[in-house]
Amino acid sequence: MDIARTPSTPDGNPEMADAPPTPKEPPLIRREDYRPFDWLVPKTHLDFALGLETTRVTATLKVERNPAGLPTPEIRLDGDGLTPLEVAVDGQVLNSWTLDDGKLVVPLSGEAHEIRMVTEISPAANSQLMGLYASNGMLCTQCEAEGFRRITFFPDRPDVLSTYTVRMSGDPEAFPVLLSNGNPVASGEDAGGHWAEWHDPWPKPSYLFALVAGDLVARKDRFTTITGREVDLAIWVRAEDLDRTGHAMESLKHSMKWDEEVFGREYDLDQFNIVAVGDFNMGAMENKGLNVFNTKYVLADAETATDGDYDGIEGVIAHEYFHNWSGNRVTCRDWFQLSLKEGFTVLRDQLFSQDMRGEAVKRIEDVRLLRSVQFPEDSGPLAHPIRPDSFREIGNFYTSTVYNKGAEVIRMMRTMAGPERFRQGTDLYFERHDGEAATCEDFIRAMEDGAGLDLAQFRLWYSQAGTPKVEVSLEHEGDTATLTLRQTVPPTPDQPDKQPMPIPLRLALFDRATGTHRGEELVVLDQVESVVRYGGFAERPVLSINRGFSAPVAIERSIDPEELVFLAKHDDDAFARYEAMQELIVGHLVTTVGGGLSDAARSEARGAIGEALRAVVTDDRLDDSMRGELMMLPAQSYISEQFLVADPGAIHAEREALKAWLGQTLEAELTALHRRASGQSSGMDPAARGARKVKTQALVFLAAGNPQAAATLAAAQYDAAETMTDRQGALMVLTGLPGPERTHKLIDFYNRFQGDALVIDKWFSLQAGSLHPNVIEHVKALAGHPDFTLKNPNRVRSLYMAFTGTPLGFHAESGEGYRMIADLILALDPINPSTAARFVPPLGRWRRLEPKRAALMRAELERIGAQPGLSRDTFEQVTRSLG
Ligand code: B3K
Ligand code: ZN
Repeated sequence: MDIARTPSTPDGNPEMADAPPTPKEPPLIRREDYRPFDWLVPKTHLDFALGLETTRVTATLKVERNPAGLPTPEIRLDGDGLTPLEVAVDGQVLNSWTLDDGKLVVPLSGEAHEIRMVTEISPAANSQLMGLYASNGMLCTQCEAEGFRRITFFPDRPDVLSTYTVRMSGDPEAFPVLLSNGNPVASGEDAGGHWAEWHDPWPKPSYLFALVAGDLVARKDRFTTITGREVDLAIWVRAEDLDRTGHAMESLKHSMKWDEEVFGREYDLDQFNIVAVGDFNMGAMENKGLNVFNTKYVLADAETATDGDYDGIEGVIAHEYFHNWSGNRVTCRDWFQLSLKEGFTVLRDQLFSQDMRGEAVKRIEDVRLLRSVQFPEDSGPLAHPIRPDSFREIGNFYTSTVYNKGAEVIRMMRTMAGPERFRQGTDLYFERHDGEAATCEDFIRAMEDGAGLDLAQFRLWYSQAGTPKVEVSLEHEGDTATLTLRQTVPPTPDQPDKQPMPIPLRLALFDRATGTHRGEELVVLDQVESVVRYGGFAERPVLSINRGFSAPVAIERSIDPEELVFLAKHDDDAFARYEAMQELIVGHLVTTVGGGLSDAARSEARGAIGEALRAVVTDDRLDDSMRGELMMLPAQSYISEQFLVADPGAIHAEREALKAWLGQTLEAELTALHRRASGQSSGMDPAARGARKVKTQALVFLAAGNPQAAATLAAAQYDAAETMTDRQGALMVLTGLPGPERTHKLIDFYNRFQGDALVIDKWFSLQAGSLHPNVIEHVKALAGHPDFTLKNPNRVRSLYMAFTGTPLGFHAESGEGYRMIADLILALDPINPSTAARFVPPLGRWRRLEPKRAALMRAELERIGAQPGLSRDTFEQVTRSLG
């Protein structure tokens, strides 16, 4: 069956099909159509009369003609759901304005004017969480990408930079704290209650505007910058959360210092404020001087947050802080340039975390994320270049491709230039474009001029989508080793033909006898095929390639498992060691799922994996943190990627069978490891953290091998837990197992943490993401739990995003899992479209699934697509996914 085609009418005319009416297509916006705005807005004054139900906004804009624009007789200001109560130009109330598709059109004849507009909005009714909205009795904003137009009429595009002064007034009981961007300038009392005025001296685009008003308390601290300026730091939370802000504050101070030392970037305001909000669509937002964060990326103590949560906080605090330069001081000309700030800032936060926590493990974590999220995106219907060419809703392009592949692309420049020359490139970029709205091309040029790279061909990484494949073969004859590298960049939507790209590969050839190599080298493969010869190898060497994951590509090679075992034991590049383990296991699983192994061959392959894992578990030279990485089985999604058409049930079954076999074969070693690690302290030092990691890893294998014995061990780990890492790890294993311990501990966990939203999120996601055969029933029941609500994005994600990763639930053969996610999308779309649209990509995998599941998945996409009145977000994702 050709599942790639939609049924059409006999004459192929879609008009004749008996199809539901197509929703009005939102317009396609193209990168090549960019042109500057006709007006400049040097000054913006905003006055907010705050109220949860109604907030009145008076915006006063000084505008003047943009010499780079057209001499139009009007100004067109973006608006979304707004009606002006009053419009005045140069002090005169004006009635000749019009509304055109939400935009306010005001006739303007002169060179410079002042426009004053009054609007009223209802924060309490704002369930989209874009613009000004209410969360837990406080008011806060989210404007990126196009939320500012839900507050007032404005040229809501990143290339219009303005200096903001903000005055807000409100009830001092409800809103004792009043914050905005920049520095506070004045405050006082008036008839409306109390008021505060803030001024941000740095011109910024509207997406960086922020306002917060609420009953908050702060952890305060200070930072002295490299030139001796004092900065007041504050992290604002609800009173009961104050003692969980210490780690966030430490992370902030480390980030500020690191950015001075590593990138030469100093902070530029007297204050830096962070506010934690419980209802938030993403992780955090880098508004100038007033970052707004999801509570998940602020609050932590050992009892309620895992080691992974601590790392997440450190990384996101750093990321948002680093945006102050890569994003705010130099912003984006248009949203197609999003990777200019996001890819670069992700690289900066990755390098920071490497320096804080160790390079090897952080690199492995980043690659794991890239492979499990970005690679599938790049091989599916939503594939796009890191600098997209078109969109209907920009919210759909905050993707792993723009962020994580974007970071890899800039990392490759750093690899080719070396850290010193790379720094010269970034210095030049910041110097040249400070105060500007720049493009990816500007960044590339600064790298060429500052770092001395020739990036002519490298620009293809910005314009071509798809993960390149590099076929690698190594021949040995006489004393010469011949390395052949061949690249292909797969076709992606709208890009059937691709050109070869420069792919920097760090490699080393190991001498088997000594277990060493002669030195690493960097080979840049910039043609379709390239052959390199190495002399002086009497014996066939072992090739270690793409060390440190120097290029975001898929390496394809047929390699003897015995050579992979060698690399897993001997490679001096930690990433390559991890990679050898992954390659060994993925290679085996791909063959077994394909049914291509005899019993004898299967046990031989398992034997090799068992040996390598035994070496990892027992190698005294490894620290536990690295051991934990090497012990991790490749993710189901990454294994699925290896197949053109995957059978999730079969992959899951083989992966579990291998896990069980390893759990049984290495039971003694794994039990000893668990025992040894259980003796470690519960501190935050690397040794204690490493011990916690391997403890749960050991439990995962043991649970597959001997569920009953492991349930007892997991229950004991749960009971003895002094940290959330241990407790969650044990509960995660138990939720996948049948038996009374599962129920007991789930009840205990809920009772222990009832009312703590972030921990209850874990309780939802552990059950929804579990390997339990009844996971669908569990998710249905949880959706009816009194603590579940579609209004809170964290809660929605904790239940349903976790579920989309379950082979037995989401991919149930009946199609019920797909139906549940489609039902969720339909229910959530009218409430919060940007969160709803995030659930479409898991349903977009249909072309890569076996025919039965593919048909079921596709039918669900069609059902969503047929719904009238879909949001732009969901409409675009569904249409592209059906392709
Ligand atoms: N820049 C924001 C993301 C905004 C997403 C809007 N849909 C957070 C970040 O990447 O730092
Ligand atoms: Zn960012």
